[in-house]
Amino acid sequence: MKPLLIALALASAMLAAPCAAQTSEETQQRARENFQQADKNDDRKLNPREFKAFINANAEDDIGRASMVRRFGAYDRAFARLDADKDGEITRAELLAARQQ
Ligand SMILES: [Ca+2]
Ligand SMILES: [Ca+2]
Repeated sequence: MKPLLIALALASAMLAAPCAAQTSEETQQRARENFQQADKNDDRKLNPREFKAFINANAEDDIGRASMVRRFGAYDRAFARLDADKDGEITRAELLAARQQ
């Protein structure tokens, strides 16, 4: 992990903070692919185990705050924050809604 990215991640402080540096088309495309790969049962939702795989894949690609979530092992906290309707699954809509906050 690059020192600059660590600094950026820490500067954004909270998981819900917007990350303006990571909104390119390419980044969104990779995040979409990571989502599909992490969604093992193809129900277009991520359960906690799938979500962890999704975060790890995003961290490898330096997408959003995934590196910070992985670094701190904050999967549960990130999941709870993103799961807006608390049904134990995260949809793409919930991910997008969180990004726009
Ligand atoms: Ca799934
Ligand atoms: Ca949900």
